[in-house]
Amino acid sequence: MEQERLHPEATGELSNLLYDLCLAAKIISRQVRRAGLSDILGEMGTTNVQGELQQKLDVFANETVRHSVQHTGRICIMGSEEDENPVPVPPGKPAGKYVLLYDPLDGSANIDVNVSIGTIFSIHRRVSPKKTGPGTLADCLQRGRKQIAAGYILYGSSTMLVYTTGSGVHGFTLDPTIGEFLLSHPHIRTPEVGKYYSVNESHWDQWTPGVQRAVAAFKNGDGAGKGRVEAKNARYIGSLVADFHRNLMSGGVFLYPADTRSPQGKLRLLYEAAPLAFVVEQAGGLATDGGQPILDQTPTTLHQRTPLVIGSKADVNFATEVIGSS
Ligand code: AFP
Repeated sequence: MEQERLHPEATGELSNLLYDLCLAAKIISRQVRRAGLSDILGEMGTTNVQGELQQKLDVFANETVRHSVQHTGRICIMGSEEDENPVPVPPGKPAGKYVLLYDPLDGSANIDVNVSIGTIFSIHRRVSPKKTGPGTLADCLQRGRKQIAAGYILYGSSTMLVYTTGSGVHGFTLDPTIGEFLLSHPHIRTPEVGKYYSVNESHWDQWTPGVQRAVAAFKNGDGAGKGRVEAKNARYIGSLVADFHRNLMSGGVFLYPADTRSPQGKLRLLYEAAPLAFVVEQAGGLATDGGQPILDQTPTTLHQRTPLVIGSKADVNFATEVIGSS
């Protein structure tokens, strides 16, 4: 509401879309909290003891987000990690001016072992010349710099919504006793230099010499004296939202570089890297693909991958310089 008041021309539609996402987050959170109890961890298409069709949690999350937004008249098209093609609003339903891209449940390999997971979202304005009816792929393929809102929901020791609309980053914690997200972390700023480096070092042999040099410097310090890179502590969960959130709050750098097995990196540009890049820049940090800022990349496909270096500004600048010089 405070952010909306900064824009006297605002119609309230974006706030309502964020509310729609909060509703989805509460439903997903409830289900995640019951993950070990319900039979939800089963494979798709199998039947549980009650004879109900089991759904994997990531499929459940995908449908929950879709159902929370597609009939509201606020969006014209959605793109999700779980859907091969963009999903326009159903025929006959009102289409709005926003585009939603999302990863419904990132880190899903961690669900079965009770580790934090998250939902990531990115919101653009529609750009297709037709102002009514369903949106098009072109609406989804916009540069990150054009995002008007982005954020994530972390299902961790508490459930937290962290988002930006371009006026700073704000964190809300879900109070399960009243079912509301309460503003707990206004104006989040990330430290200029981080304490942690986060990378899957088992990929060392597949990295370029530049990536190896950058990671070695984060691990050991770079030996270049005062002010360059001090040795950091390692933290890697394998759940992007959780790794990102820890580094955002405590300072750190997360790397998922390109390697010989994934020459474009593993993570997806539109609904993983770009929204987190918007958040981190708004918090005073930085995100690059090891060369260019993530927010300046031009997407050509919905599920495009990108290398990612994200976190505290000084550390991302250092890694980008070292990777680029190899
Ligand atoms: P899953 O959703 O398949 O678990 O992948 C998670 C993820 O996309 C991201 O959340 C992690 O940061 C990254 O993959 C971990 O990948 P590695 O297992 O190769 O380190």
